[in-house]
Amino acid sequence: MREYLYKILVVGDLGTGKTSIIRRYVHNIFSTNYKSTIGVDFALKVIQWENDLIVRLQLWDIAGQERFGNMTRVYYKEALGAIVVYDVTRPQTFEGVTKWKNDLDTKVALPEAWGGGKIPVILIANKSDLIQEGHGQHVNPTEMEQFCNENGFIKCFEASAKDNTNIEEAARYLVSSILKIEEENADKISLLQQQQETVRLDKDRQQQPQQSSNSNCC
Ligand code: G3D
Ligand code: MG
Repeated sequence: MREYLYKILVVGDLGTGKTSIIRRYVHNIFSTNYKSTIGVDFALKVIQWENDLIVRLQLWDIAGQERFGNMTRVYYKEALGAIVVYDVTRPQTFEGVTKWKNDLDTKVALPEAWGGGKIPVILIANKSDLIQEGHGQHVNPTEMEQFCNENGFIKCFEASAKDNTNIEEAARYLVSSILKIEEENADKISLLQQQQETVRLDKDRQQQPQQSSNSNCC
C-alpha cells in the first residue's frame, strides 16, 4: 500500500468561491452565510486513488488573507499543486488570475528531487450556475486554452461549487498531474540508484582480484 500526502493551495481574489469549492469537494456541502475564518484553514480529503494507493490532499484555504493581494512564502511552502479561482460574474477577478499565478511561480517550486520546476496549477472559472441566470459569460474554450498555455496553467475548468459542476473533475486532473510527476521522478530516482549500485559493484569487482592475489601470495 502506497500513501502520498499532497499540499494543495487554493488562491484567488476575495469572494470568488475558494472556501465554497473546498467545502463542496471535501464535505459535499454548499451553504451561504457561513462564518469565514481569518488566518489559514486546512481541509483534508482522503482519496482511494487505486487499490494500493491512497492520496491525502491537504487543501490550504487562504481564509481572508487574500485581501492583501499576495501571500507569504511560508503559506506556499512545500505545496505540490495549486488552484487559482476567479468568479465568472466579476471580470475584475479574472484580472487577479495572472497576479496570483505570478505569486505562486515566484514563491513556490517543486522539490529539488523532482527537478525544482513550477508546481502544476489549474484555473477554476467558478459560479457557472449564475450564467443561466444572466450573470457573466461562458468561458470560450479556445480563448481559455490559449490563455492557460500562455500563462502556464495545466488546465482550466468552468465550475460551480453551488451546483457541484466540475469540482471533482478539476481536483482529479490536478492530482493525476502531481502523481505523474511523482512517478516519473520515482523512476528517475530508482534508475539513478540502480546506476550508482552498478558503479559500486563494478568498483568492488575491480578491487576483488587484487585482494585475492594478495591473500594468495601471503
Ligand atoms: P472566498 O472563499 O473565495 O472568499 P466564498 O469565497 O467561498 O466565501 O464565496 C463567496 C460568496 O460566493 C458566498 O456567498 C458563496 O456562497 C458564493 N459562491 C461560492 N461559490 C459559488 C457558486 O459556485 N455559485 C454561486 N451562485 N455562488 C457561489 P455569500 O452570499 O455567502 O457571501
Ligand atoms: Mg474564503
